[in-house]
Order: sequence, then structure tokens, then C-alpha cells
Amino acid sequence: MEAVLQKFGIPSDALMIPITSGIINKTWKVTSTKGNFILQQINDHVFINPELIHGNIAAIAAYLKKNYSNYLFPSPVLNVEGTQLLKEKDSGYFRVFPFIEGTHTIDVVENPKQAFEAAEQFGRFTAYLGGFDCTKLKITIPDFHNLSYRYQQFQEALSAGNQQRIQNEKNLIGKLERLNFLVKQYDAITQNPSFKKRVTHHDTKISNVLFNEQDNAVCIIDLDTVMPGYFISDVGDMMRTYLCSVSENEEDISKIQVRPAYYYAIVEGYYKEMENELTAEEKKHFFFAGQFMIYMQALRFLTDYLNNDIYYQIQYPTHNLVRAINQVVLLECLMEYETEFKKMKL
Ligand code: GN1
Ligand code: MG
Repeated sequence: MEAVLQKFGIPSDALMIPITSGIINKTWKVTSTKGNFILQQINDHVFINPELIHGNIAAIAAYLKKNYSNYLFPSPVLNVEGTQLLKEKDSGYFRVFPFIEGTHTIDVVENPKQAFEAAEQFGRFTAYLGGFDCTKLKITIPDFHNLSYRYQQFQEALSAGNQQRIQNEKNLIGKLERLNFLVKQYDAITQNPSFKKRVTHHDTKISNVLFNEQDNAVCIIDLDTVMPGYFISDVGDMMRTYLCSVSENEEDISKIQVRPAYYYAIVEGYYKEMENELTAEEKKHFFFAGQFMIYMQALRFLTDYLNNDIYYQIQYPTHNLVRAINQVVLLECLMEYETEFKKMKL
């Protein structure tokens, strides 16, 4: 690590504190006499070609700088080789971001204002990049939010996965299978010309927004999965992570509830930037966005559990199972609000 820091011009005696909210890459806050930074080691099992991420970030940064010069976009720091991405022979890919002073991240949304602010930020990102040809972006993870593909991976896990785990989780598996009408609705969207592909963040969880001390959102971070996509990915992941007062890691399912005020805050924040961009057909699917993302995440967590935890970082053996159950409960809670939320004129 000392060698890595030095290659980014950071003194090797810097203090490194792990940030554990992400479950793919490894992240540290680095405090040094040269300033504060965020250091990341990219998970190159998940991101097979990290160069693609940095090509995307550079293209977007250049567009935003030219067209929205006041937009705060934390670009990675250059290393001694003059590149953003450092490849170390034995330990993989590293990059460093400037730490934006006076900001912090949160892990659960504590008030509707935070939900509004975050939704506005992610909406603004897509809206500002409306003139950027999203097909120029490289696909950093193929089929990332392709629900059909995720369902197929789930089915593969059911035949080739850990037999004991499959046996024990029959009920949960059955529940997810009965929800597969959501896959059909997703497939219909992919065939519907009224659904547009736009520059999509694909990871709009609340910890990917930096807030200042007044609880105002300052900017968004984590552009690793920025790719062409549907708005349901970003809006859906906001619902998945802002509607409930506890995170996907909560074991006590009695704490999993949907907070209507946060739903309305997401609509308002996102609409502030995107109302004129979305087609009427897309607007009709606003509620579906939440079902789509929560269902996909439940499938992905359970698939990983059945495959013996090869994808997500876990803290204990049943962690992915707990996450999958949590997401199914959240999905059921959301579906109880279907009639109420769909009354909102969108
Ligand atoms: C992963 O590591 P993190 O938190 O940025 C995952 C997301 C999931 C999320 C669930 C590349 O994101 O898709 O929604 O975990 N990212 C990847 O916590 O798989
Ligand atoms: Mg991420």
C-alpha cells in the first residue's frame, strides 16, 4: 500500500481508514500532510476491464466541463505515470479521488429532504448528459441490470449451486419464482420504443451521494457502472435504498417498512430534473422501477448465497441470505402501497 500511495504522490506514512459501505471494491479514506483522499482498489473479478470505467469517466468529465462548467465532478487524481488508473503487478488496479472537504456520506436516509436531494442529483446527472451520446459509453459490466439475465443466473444457481442451501431455502426460492411476472414486465419494456436508453448511473444508493453539513447534496460519486440504461434502474435503486429506514443488511424484518413521504420526495427530486425528459409511457412505470430493482437485488443476493458467496463481500456465512430475505420483505411492503402510490399524478 505504501508503494501505491507514493505513486499517487501521497506520503507513505498517511493514515488509512477503511470505508466499508461498498461491497465490491475496497475503499479507504487517506489522511496525509499532502491532503485527504479516497483510495480504491478495484475488484477486477467484477470489473474485468477497469480501463473501460476510466474511459467512461474521462468522456463524461470532458462533456460536463465543456457544457456545465459549474458542475462538481470529482475526477480521479493522476499518478506518477500520468494516468488515473494504477496497475500493480500483484495487487491489481488502484485509483485515488480527492476527498471533498466538508462532506460526508450516509448509509440510511434519515429524512425526506435527503431523499429529495439525492434524487435531484441523480436526475440532474442524466439530464445534463442528455446531449451526450450514451452509446459511446463502454459496457463495464455486461447485462448488469438485465433482469431476464439475472433470473437466468438464479435458475442456474438452482441447478448447479449448493444443494444444502437450495434445500433449506425452498420457501424463499418459491417466493422469488412466483414473482417472475416482473421479469415479463421488464422484457416488455426492452421491446417498447417509448423506453429510452440514457446515461444511467446504475448504483444510486444513498451512500453514493456526498452531503454537506446542512444536509444538502453536493455531488454524486461511484461512476463505475455508468452505462446506457433505463431510468427504472436509477429510480428503482433510490426506492430500494431510500424508502426504508434500515439497510439491506438488517436482519430484523419487523424494522422493514416503506415510508410514503420518501417515495414522494424521490418523485419530486427526480422530476425536478427529468420530468420533461421522460416519456408518458416511462412515467407510467415509475412505481414499477422500485419493484424491478428490489426484485433484481433479491435475486442477486440469493443467487450469490446459493453459489457459496462468490460475488458480494460478506461478514458472516448467512449474510447474503439475510440480504435476500430483507429485499423480499421490502418488495412485499412496497407492493402493498401500489394503489396508493399509483394515485399520484405523474
Ligand atoms: C454493489 O459495492 P457497491 O455497494 O457499490 C453492486 C450493486 C448493488 C449493491 C448492493 C458492481 O454495489 O449493484 O446494488 O452492491 N455493484 C456491483 O449493496 O455489482
Ligand atoms: Mg457501486
